[in-house]
Amino acid sequence: MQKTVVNSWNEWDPLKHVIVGRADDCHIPPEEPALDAKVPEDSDMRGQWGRRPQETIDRANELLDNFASMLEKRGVRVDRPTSIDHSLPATTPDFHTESQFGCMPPRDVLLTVGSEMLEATMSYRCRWFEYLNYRPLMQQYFDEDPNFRHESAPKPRLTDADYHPDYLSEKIGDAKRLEWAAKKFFVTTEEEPLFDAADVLRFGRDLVVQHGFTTNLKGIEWLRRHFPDHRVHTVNFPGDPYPIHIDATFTPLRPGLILNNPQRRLPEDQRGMFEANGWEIVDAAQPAHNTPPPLCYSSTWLSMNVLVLDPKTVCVEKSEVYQAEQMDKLGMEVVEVELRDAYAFGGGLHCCTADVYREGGCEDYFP
Ligand code: ABU
Repeated sequence: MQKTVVNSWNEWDPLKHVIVGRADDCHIPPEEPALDAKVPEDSDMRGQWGRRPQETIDRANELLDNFASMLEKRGVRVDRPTSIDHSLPATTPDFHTESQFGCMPPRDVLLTVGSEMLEATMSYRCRWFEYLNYRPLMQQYFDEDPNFRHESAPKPRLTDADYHPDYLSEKIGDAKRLEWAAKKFFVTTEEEPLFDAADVLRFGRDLVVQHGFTTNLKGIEWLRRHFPDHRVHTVNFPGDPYPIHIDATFTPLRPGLILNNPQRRLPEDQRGMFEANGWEIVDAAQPAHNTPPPLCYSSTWLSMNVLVLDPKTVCVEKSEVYQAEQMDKLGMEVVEVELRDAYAFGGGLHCCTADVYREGGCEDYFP
């Protein structure tokens, strides 16, 4: 009998089916405009590229496999991507880059809204073909679920016109970056719609989308037109000098409660819908680490990149003791998951997953 396989409307309803990424064949891609803008100026990754060391791939895969097994033991169906050859160049009529990225953070690529899974445009050239890692799963869901909608946003051209040259300088400095972020002057231009799926948070009828390096205003407008039954809200976080992906910045835990990165607070004039509906926005605990692990693009705020299993249960990275303590105080049962050695492959517990099925339907939390 055919059944509903794909259904997920928010970030907290009971999770029953998820994709967990793999570290297979993950590469540090060569320099390119949008990627360079995100790599911190003091990072050990500047100027180097190529396949990641095999021992780090093996270790990350061990942790991702353990995470997948733990979820399965809790009754969650887990699917994994099929890695393409990321050493191959990405070439289109408009650009060429020598290698690709990987298939560790499915959250960046796939946006699940109800019965639909939407492949994001992406904004890095090295991630243009990343959706191919997930196509076997998309085909499987299409065969299993008669209501599954497999959608793909228009592939962008990603010519130089997509990027502000001001961001291509080696040394910009955090002061200038913060000034630009406050003015909403990001590395991506408004040449064409661009978005990463990880810039979108789902609150039932409402989608909250971060305007930053990886998602531009045209991308948000595209999402608004694509989801006409949703209200799409644009947010930005001026305290972030490297603003990509909303999920280490603003983390809904359950209806009425959101963690906000204290260095990247949601501006007062964007809090109206939450305040009017009695939602609490709480500063997240400090990360347990002062620096990210080696060869990592992300900030130490992956501490708050948690995966909510249901409104009372949350997966927190094992070493993030302050975040776990805060979750406990907020009344959540904490499931510790060791993942730090996989952070370098594209993110934390939320990043390395993509929802397929959560119980529940499309609620209006902001009537
Ligand atoms: N992919 C989430 C990364 C966000 C951050 O570096 O803080």
